[in-house]
Amino acid sequence: MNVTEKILHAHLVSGSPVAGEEVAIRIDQTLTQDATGTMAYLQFESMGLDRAKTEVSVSYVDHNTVQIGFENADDHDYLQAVAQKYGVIYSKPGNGICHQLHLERFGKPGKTLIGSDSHTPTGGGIGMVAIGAGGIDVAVAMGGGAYNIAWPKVVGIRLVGQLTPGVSAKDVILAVLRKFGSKGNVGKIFEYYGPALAYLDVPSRATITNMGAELGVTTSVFPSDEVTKAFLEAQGRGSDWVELKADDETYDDTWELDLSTLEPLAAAPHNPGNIETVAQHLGEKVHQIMIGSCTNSSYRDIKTVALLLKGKQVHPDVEVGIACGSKQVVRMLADEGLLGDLIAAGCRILENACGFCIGAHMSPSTDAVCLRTSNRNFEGRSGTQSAKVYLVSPETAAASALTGAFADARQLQVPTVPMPTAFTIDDGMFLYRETAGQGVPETLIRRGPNIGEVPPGKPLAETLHGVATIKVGDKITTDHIMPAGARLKYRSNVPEYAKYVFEHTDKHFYESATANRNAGKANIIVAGESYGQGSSREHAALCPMYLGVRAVIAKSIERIHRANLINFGIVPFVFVNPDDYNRVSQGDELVIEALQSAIEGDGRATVKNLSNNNTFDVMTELSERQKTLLLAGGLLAAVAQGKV
Ligand code: MIC
Ligand code: SF4
Repeated sequence: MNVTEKILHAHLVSGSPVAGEEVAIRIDQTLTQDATGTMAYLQFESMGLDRAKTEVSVSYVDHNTVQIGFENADDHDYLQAVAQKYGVIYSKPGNGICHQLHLERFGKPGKTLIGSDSHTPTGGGIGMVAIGAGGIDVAVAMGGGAYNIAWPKVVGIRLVGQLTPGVSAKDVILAVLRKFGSKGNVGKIFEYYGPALAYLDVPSRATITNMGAELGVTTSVFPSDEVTKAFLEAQGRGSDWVELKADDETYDDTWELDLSTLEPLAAAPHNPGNIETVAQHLGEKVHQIMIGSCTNSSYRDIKTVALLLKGKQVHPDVEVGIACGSKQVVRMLADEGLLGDLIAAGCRILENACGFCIGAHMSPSTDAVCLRTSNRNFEGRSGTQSAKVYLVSPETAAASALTGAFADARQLQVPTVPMPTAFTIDDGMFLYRETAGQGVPETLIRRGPNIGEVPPGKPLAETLHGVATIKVGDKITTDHIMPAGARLKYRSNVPEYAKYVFEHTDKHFYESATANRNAGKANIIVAGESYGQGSSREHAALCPMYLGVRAVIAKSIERIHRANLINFGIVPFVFVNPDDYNRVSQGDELVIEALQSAIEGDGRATVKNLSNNNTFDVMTELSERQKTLLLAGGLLAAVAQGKV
């Protein structure tokens, strides 16, 4: 077996290991972050369970740390209390970004992890099967329930050769994205192997698995070898290491990448799959450079930047922000005097949190060209609709900071940062680490006015009378559906957050959807390819459900978002004939007859377009479990009705 098969077989609860078939797997660890976590714990509470039953569950606070107004702070209070009550480890705001912290302190080779964040696959860098999921799926896993995935096709990515100085792991994943694109990889797991692995340390591997999320794959996995062992030993966790390698490197498909041929790359606006070379842009002026995020904020990455900027000044016309991934990274850089070097060079030092990556602060100016080391450059995600964000490596970012323009780091003396033999270990901002899982202290859970209820779903009607409330094109991301940034603080308040659904795509969506709902009509979303790309935020399903959306009809729908739609009782249809997309216009009256029967049966239904007298066919492939959820009106409704 390969590494992926070994881990999945060891965790298989039910289903047959046939590519595409739904299987249930046992989950050893879970993580949540605050922006999706409040809903996950509200859902966990509503399931009536007394404690988390996993080996390790951690609640991180890293997204909403700006605290303008009481909302974020209320969320933190709630998350802390609920963690203590249910035996979950709580990571205080300021401790760092969930994926970086989880890799440093909790991830274990051979284990399964699901997290309510799409970049949970970062854990694949130390040989885990780590998958991004909706908050409600994480709540179920915390309760000891299995997680359902389609048994994957495993694609082997063979890495050979060695990277040249100035080219790094970010360029590797950008090259993988150039080859495979950001759509069409649903249902696959990418497994890395080959002689080059000996030269890729764990933080570099984690950069690759982290941004593997942008391929749309289920996850990405590295073996657990001597490199993994050295990392865990340096984290004081040598006993967590187990060796995990493929018995036989047999994959459903393979691709070989020679790292010695790579040059600095960039994902151009507005999609991580839009790969160009830095050389194509050399000398073009840049206004803002942001270094950090869960992709590139490790000790290795930020130290490399500090060494490149040491004793120099960033260009006067460029703004440079640095956000380290964790308290460990900041402390080590501070102790080595490197933080001082960054400050002296003119960088703005930001909190170790998601911050700029999700547009929570440091939005660039109008039309600005930005270089960012993060993983997503969707339109408007930075908080500025007109900004042009390019995703690059820390080396490219640092070299460009010096010139104020796109620059090739290979022109500089790029230092090699060896992995330390001992990281500074300071778990002071993890609460309940010792007591988690050992007991359930009785605490009063604090719920401020920002913490709302999870609205219940309604069973599916036999006939759906609806309206194509919105028609969108290809690659509509969850950032389009449910904007974050300035609106992020409403994550725990569904009625308020729902006002911003499709805010930048169609500013009348909320009004039209509410009017349709009040008139007893269902809202239907019509979309092109790859609908729901990007994040795991279940609010992109939950808030539309609240507004009365009952179906999406798209050319294709991305994995996590599709699962979220089903969890909230929204039918994820695809066009049988994609050309029928052209036969629906926004505002058309649509009727789906015998919908309930279609869901119970083979998932095929006919849509009558009353506005132009056309009919067209749609379909959805569902497992028995998914049928039950949709018929009941979503997972919580199915639990309430005793159906699951
Ligand atoms: C993201 O990078 O888009 C986020 C913000 O981390 C999301 C989670 C969220 O929307 O809260 C993700 O990746 O799942
Ligand atoms: Fe946070 Fe950005 Fe990573 Fe999402 S991608 S977890 S917002 S740092």
